[in-house]
Amino acid sequence: MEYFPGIGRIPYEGPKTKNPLAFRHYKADEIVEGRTMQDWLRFSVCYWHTFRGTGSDPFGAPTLQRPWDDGSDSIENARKRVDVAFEFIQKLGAPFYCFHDRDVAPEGKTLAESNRNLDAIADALEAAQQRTGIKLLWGTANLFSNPRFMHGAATTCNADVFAFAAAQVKKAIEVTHRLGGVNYVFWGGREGYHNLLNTDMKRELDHLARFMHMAHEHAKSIGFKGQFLFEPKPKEPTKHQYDFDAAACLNFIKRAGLEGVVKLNVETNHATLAGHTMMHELEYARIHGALGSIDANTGDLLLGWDTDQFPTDIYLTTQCMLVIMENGGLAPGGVNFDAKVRRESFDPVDLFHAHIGGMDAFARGLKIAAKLRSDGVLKTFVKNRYRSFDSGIGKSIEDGSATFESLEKYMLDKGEAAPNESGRQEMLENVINDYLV
Ligand code: XUL
Ligand code: CO
Repeated sequence: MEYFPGIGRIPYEGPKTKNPLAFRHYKADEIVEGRTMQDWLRFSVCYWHTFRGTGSDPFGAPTLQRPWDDGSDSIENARKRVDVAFEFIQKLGAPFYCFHDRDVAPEGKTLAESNRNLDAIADALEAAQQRTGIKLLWGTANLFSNPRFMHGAATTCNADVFAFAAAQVKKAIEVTHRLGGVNYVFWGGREGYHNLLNTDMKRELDHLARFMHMAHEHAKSIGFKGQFLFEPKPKEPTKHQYDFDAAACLNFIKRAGLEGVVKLNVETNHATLAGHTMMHELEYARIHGALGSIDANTGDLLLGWDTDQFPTDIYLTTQCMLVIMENGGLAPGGVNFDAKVRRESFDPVDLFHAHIGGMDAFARGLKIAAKLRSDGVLKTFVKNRYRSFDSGIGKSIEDGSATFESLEKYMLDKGEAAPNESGRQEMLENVINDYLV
């Protein structure tokens, strides 16, 4: 059975093509800075938006036409979705996918039934992976949709709910391991609070730390070698999420003694909700050795929520790729499209247009970033800007030999600081524009 009839494998046709179902820039085997595009970008399709999205919003019913889906929670329907997903991902030519446990298999009436459902669908996923060569970038557990998680999962006030969440994550890690997943993601869907008047913040944070340690212990015990990733998001669904931004996550990881165990999965729309740019969040993670993977999407700066749109802005993807290349790539992480088509884009073919656009935007970002790097444009400028720290008094500050006394003596002798130089922001912005076109 073919679910996307009339659409074949998406070809690379170059920038001049008029074919909307072709890549203009993403050519999987093209070498950029010594590595194929496929290896730099490691694209992943997400199961939840792409194969479970309905187009419903708080004001309206589902709009997306998915002729293969009977809308039921049956195992049969779930199995059919696996075939749909792998046909789509294969035609698109993305090497990876990722999922939440409850995206792929229906939740049962008991935990045991949910686990059985998940095992049944894992059989189908495993067979589809073998058939197509598509791999699992990461698995995760949905600890936010079911009403039992209303107060949170690892940060709930209800110990039974904590236990349920632990059992669910145990199973999700096992299934991720079975399917050869190379990462496991923790996004704290309701790990936060709406009001401090009813919240014991210290206890909640301590419980979250215990939870992650137990997950790590379990992963070790079953031989799961995938990278653990924490995904920052400041708000939504709770008013304040504990995994607010990269800095808050890294502080949590440090306080919990999980350094080296957990890296970050950085998402654009979450960065902007936190009042940061994506580049800021990526760079903050990178300099701490914690840039693990990204959820590639974009928000709408006129809206204050997580719109999860496909990334098409080349300025954005260039900034992302500058940091990712400086990081030496993302592997074992990748570029996962945590993005959804608008509810007005209801045809199945819109899923192709959306992903092709995102992949091309990142391929362009990659090529532009590579050129900026090989020409040394920003690096040379930035290095020169800090040159006063390369020798003399600056060097003594950086190597730890300076003291307040030595700096006071230096400045008393000198009388006034050396004059400042221009930051040349506008010139650099112009230079970037030269590379974009
Ligand atoms: C929610 C979000 C999640 C995580 C995985 O905003 O980004 O889909 O990526 O749980
Ligand atoms: Co995400």
